[in-house]
Amino acid sequence: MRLDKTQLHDVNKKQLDQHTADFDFLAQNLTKKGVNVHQLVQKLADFQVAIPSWALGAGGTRFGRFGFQGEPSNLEQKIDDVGLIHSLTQTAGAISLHIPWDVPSDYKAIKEVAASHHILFDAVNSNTFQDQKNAAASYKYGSLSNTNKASRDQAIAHNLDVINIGNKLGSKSLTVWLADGSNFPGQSNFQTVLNHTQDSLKEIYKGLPDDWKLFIEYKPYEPNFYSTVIQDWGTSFMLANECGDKAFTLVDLGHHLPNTNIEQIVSTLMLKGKLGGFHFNDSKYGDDDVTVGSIKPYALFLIFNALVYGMENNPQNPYPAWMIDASHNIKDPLEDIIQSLEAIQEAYAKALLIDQKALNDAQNNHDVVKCQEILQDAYRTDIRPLLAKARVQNGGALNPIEAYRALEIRKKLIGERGVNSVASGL
Ligand SMILES: [Mn+2]
Repeated sequence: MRLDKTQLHDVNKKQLDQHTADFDFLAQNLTKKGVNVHQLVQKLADFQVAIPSWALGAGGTRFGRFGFQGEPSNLEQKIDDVGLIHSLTQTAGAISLHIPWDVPSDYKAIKEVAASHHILFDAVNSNTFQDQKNAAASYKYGSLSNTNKASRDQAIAHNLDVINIGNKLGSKSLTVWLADGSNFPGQSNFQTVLNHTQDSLKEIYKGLPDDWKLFIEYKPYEPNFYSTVIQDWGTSFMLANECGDKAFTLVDLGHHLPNTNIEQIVSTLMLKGKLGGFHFNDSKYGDDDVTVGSIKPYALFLIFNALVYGMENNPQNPYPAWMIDASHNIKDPLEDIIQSLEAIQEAYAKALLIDQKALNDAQNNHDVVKCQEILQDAYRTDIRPLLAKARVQNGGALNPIEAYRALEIRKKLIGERGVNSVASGL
């Protein structure tokens, strides 16, 4: 389904007076502080985050899965859902596909659907964490790191296939996340599996088109619980350097042990020009994949401070590929993504408010109190009218969640797809 622009306009109209009052008040205050409000709103309007195809249906846990009615059951419907989110938020201008779950049967048709929603194809993701039907070799004991050459070769060939599929759609990057690791001490030789991983990644890298990037994701544990082959940013950074200039580290917020200083990791990678991709989610304990900003919004703000600094001061680092990497057990997946997008934009806007010159002066004067005041002054500013302004400017909703509900989008999706429609690949 597609959003009725007239209906959206009617929903917005009811909130417009209040929004205008809120925006004018905030804009006046920020202008007094020397902020260029117009430029700030434009930066927010330009900021786009890719939605992964697997986040559009209800996810599950290892205990089970509770489906959500009206889920997209094919690739076209998944793109339609991203289109709906994009219409409301004007922030979700790309989709990230997962292969083999999302192999298009008709490339031309799929590209047309995406273009009609103004959706681009972002990084493509390979899958070597589960065995596919009739696969010749198994990934039970690893894929790119497996001591069995047949498994490694199959995993390399799969990644090359994924590049080929992405290339036909206009993607420009491949994300590799490995579930490889060991569950018990002594199960594998750390040096052997790392060497295999490095050699396999180099083979994949050879098949990368010139204008593509390879993103290497890391994760400290799960699904293996004793060790993972690419356990941390340092390992990913090392592998990326071994591969070459087109290989980068990908930071996923949930892929860290509790209390890791992620903003420092971001700063180091951007200084070295190696932060390629970024996955948003939030967590309390591990890789919980819950709604962005729902648990640690201040940590997200500090991370965005490092990202904004890097984007403004590190021309050696490419513009990062942003993606939401979350899963929804009980919320409407589309509402959850809308909430995540809002949280991302909020953290970004607040980070943009930080007076970098004043912060730099305070740092050089060792005025620790002032440093904290500057950060928290930005964080405590209610910038939501700026987000609303950026959305409406691009034709979106003043309040996307309210509009989603007022327009009864889920009800309409259930009407079109049925109550038992299940997202493919989950
Ligand atoms: Mn991820």
